[in-house]
Amino acid sequence: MKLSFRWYGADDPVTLEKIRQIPNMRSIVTAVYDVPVGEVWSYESIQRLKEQVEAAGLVFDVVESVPVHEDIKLGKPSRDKYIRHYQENIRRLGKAGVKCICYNFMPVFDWTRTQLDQRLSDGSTALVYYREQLEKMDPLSGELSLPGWDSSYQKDELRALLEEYRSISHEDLWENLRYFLEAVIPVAEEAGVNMAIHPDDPPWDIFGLPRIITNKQNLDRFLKLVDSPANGLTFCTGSLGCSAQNDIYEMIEEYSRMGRIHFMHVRNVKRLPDGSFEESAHFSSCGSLDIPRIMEILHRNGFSGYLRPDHGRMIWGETGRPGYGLYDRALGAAYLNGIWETLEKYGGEEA
Ligand SMILES: [Mn+2]
Repeated sequence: MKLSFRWYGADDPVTLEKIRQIPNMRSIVTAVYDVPVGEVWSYESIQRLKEQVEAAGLVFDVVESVPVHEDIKLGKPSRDKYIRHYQENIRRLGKAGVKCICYNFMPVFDWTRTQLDQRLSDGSTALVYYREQLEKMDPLSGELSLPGWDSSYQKDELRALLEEYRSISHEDLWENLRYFLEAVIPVAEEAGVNMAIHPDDPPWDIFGLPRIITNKQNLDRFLKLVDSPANGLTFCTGSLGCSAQNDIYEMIEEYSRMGRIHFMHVRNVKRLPDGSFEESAHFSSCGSLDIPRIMEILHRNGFSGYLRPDHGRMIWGETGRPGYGLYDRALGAAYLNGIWETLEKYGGEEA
C-alpha cells in the first residue's frame, strides 16, 4: 500500500509542506489544472508539478484526473482528435514517472452532492446528498457548483450538451467507452502507466444522464472490454458504497485478487433509508462501511497500489475546498495507517 494525498496545486491552501508532515505519506495525487479539458498538457507544466512535489520530499506518480472530453463520451467524430491528445498525455505523464492515471466516464457532471456544508451533530460540516433536494435541483440554474465539476460551461453550452446526451443510451455510452479504451490502453501499456477508472458518484443515473460504472455486473463488464492489467480501477469505497445494493467487500476481494485495483479511495459514507447519504468521518461506526474489513481484504491479497483517504468533513474551524480540507483527511490517513500497520505486524498469514 502506497499512501497518497490529493493536492490541487500551488494555490491549494493545503500545502505540500503540511501534507508531508502526515506520517507515512508517500505520493501526491494531482493534475495540471490550467489546460482546458481535451488539450495536451505541456511538458513544462508536468515538469513543474514534478519538481514542486519532489522538492517537498514526496513522489509524483499518480494523476487524478486526466479528464475525458465530452465528445469522446458522446462518440462524436471529433473524438479521434481528443483521443490522440489523451494518448499524448499518457505518454508524457509516463515519461515523467507517473504510474497511475485516474479518470472517470461520467457524462457532464462529476461527483454530485446537494449540499456542501451540512452540519453534523458533532458540529463539523460534511458533503451530503439528499434525494429530496436533488429532485428539486436544476443543473441549468447554476445554483450549485462542485469542486469536481467543469465550471467553465456557459449556460447555453450546458443546455446544448444536455440536449446532445438525450440520444445517448447506456449501451451507446458503453460502446463509446470501449472505443476509448481500445485506443488508450495499448498506449498506457507501452508507457508503463495503469489506467484506473473512478466509479460514478453516486452510482446511479443523475439529471437524466446515463451512468454505467456503478455496480459489480458493470465493473465486470468494464474489465473485460479490454482485458489488460493496464485497464484497471480506482476503487472508491465512498462512491460505490452509497448504494446498499453494492457488496463492496466482495468486489474488493475479487478485483484486488485479480490485480486490477490500482488506486483505492478509502472513505466512509452514511447511507440513509431513502437512498440519501452523508459523508462521514473515516472511522467505521461513524458511517455504514467497515473500514478495517476493507483494509484486511487488501492486505490479505497483497495490495501494493496507491491508496488515499478521500473526502473529509470540515472540522476545527477549517475553511477551504469542500471535502478537501487538511484536518479530517489527515485524521483519515492516520486511521488507515494504524489499521495497515496492525495488519502488517499482527495480521496473520503472510501473503
Ligand atoms: Mn473517490
